[in-house]
Amino acid sequence: MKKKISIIGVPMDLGQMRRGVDMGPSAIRYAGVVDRLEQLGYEIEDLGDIEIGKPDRDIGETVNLRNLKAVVVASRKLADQVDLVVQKGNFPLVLGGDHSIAIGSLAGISKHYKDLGVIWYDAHGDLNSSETSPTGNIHGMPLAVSLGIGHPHLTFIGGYAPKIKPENIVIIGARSLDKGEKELIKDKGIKVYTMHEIDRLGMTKVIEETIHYLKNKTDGVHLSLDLDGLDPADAPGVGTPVIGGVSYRESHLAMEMLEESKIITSAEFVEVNPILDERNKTAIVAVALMGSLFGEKLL
Ligand code: HAR
Ligand code: MN
Ligand code: MN
Ligand code: MN
Repeated sequence: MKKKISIIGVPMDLGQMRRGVDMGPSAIRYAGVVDRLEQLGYEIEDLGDIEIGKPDRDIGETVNLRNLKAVVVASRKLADQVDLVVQKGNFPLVLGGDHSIAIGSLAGISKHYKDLGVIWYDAHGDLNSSETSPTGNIHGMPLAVSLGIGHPHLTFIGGYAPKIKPENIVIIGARSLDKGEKELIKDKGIKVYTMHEIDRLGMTKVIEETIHYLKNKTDGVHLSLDLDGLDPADAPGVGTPVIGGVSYRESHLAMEMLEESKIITSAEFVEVNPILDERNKTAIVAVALMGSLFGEKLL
């Protein structure tokens, strides 16, 4: 029997400065995610959207952590929802919203696993803290937060830290890393396939190695897919596009190989911004990738 999928929308735009990414979950639903997955034989439960508060008015102690309070409140709600989904044995599929939502996703998921693996498919490392961030945008911080690095209001969401171990992470698609992020990657020995390795090895090898790297040491793997990991030609509707990214075809192949490996136990698709998009293309790409991740075949 196929697993039930629970969809949670997170219309979060407080982790960065461009409006519109709060409409990501609507755009992805409009692109047909529920029908697409139902056609693959899954039972889909759409839990609707998490409620997101207002931007923080008082920055005070939260310098270089824009909207810290509102992000913390939303992350707690998301963590609770995701926790319930995993408890009842369903597959959590989280739709963003900016990437700060991964803080809540991982807080809800990781307490069910002793060694949760994470595949971070992204142009960015999202490994900043308030000390290293050039922007103060929390969407540039969720992977660091999940490692227990950052403001305790973020790292202790769910009541414990860290959520994941550095050796259980694989970053794929990186091409825009800040100085502090590069230092952290070296310091913690985090596995990263930058665009350089993807060019040299090809996506097939990158995903084969990723599966091999994670398979025996993890008891579940969360896929956190930032649409800006893809090239802006294929996914233009994102707030922080970086040229020279992974193609749609390579990404589709990656999803198919992950599906065949059966290692993925939860997923999120983030940073879809329909205001910056071309006729909902990025949401359509996101849904096509979800199709591949859940076993769609051409024949
Ligand atoms: N590294 C930069 C920062 O911290 C840019 C982060 C851009 N973020 C995302 N997440 N879209 O991947 O602000
Ligand atoms: Mn990201
Ligand atoms: Mn990114
Ligand atoms: Mn294919």
